[in-house]
Amino acid sequence: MPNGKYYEDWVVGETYLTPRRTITQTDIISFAQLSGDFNPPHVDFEFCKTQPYGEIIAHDFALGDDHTFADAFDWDRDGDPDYILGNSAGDVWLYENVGTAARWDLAPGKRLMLTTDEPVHVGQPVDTPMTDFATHSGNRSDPAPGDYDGDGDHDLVVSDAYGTVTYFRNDGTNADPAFAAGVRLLSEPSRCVICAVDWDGDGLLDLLVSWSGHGSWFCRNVGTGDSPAFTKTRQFDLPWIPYPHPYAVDWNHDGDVDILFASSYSFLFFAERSFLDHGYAEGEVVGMDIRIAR
Ligand SMILES: [Ca+2]
Ligand SMILES: [Ca+2]
Ligand SMILES: [Ca+2]
Ligand SMILES: [Ca+2]
Repeated sequence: MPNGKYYEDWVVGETYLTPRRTITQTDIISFAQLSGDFNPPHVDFEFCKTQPYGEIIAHDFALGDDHTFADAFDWDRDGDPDYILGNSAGDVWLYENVGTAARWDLAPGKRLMLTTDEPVHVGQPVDTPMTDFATHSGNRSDPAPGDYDGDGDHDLVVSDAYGTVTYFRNDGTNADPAFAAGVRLLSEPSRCVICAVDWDGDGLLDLLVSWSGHGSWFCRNVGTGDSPAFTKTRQFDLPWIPYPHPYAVDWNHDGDVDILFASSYSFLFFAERSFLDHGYAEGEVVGMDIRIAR
């Protein structure tokens, strides 16, 4: 152990500063082998000579672990789902599907950017020191794309691990998106994840939001068509689900939108719409049959 101490010498809460150490190309290659991320900027020296940075660069997880949230969304409206990804750093990446719906082939990802040429980003700044569990876990952006202002291009709502839901209006196009600065929509003091759907069928995209420890909510879009605004409208009365992530889908094909909840420990939960709207029916004893064992 550092500082000449043995394991049993340490007390809970004690801290120490480790010696500084230079991250070398060996570390980058080692991380590629550990993570399986062998993209050329991290491992291909010849490719990197043709790039502005000239040498291999570290993987893009400077903040947090490798937690990601992904959605299939037809961004370019060509009939196949593309892949949109939020990562622990708090950024949002788009991967165009250049294959088909049945056989995906993803083009290299591009980080979605603001009109100011800064990345779309939620949570803490990227250079935030990892001082506690929350900062170590990262920002965990969860993007919910959709046309929230009804002008025909895809905007973004993005949640983060600090409980905030942020709106980014697309001031570019779908082919060349560029987003306005983020506007805070909703906030609770625990990590959250989101899904976009017109839950009440009024033509405006609503949000389903799960806050850890604060339940899963229908957050209705109470704004106008070109200026979305959301309010926590109703909490779903659900059995306990560990860290649920809502996905809106008509899972049982009966014409109304249900929710699939992905959750920790690899569990997947199905919540049917009539149950979500009406909950459990009140129980009533309708009869009793007494039998005596002989
Ligand atoms: Ca597509
Ligand atoms: Ca739009
Ligand atoms: Ca709606
Ligand atoms: Ca249904």
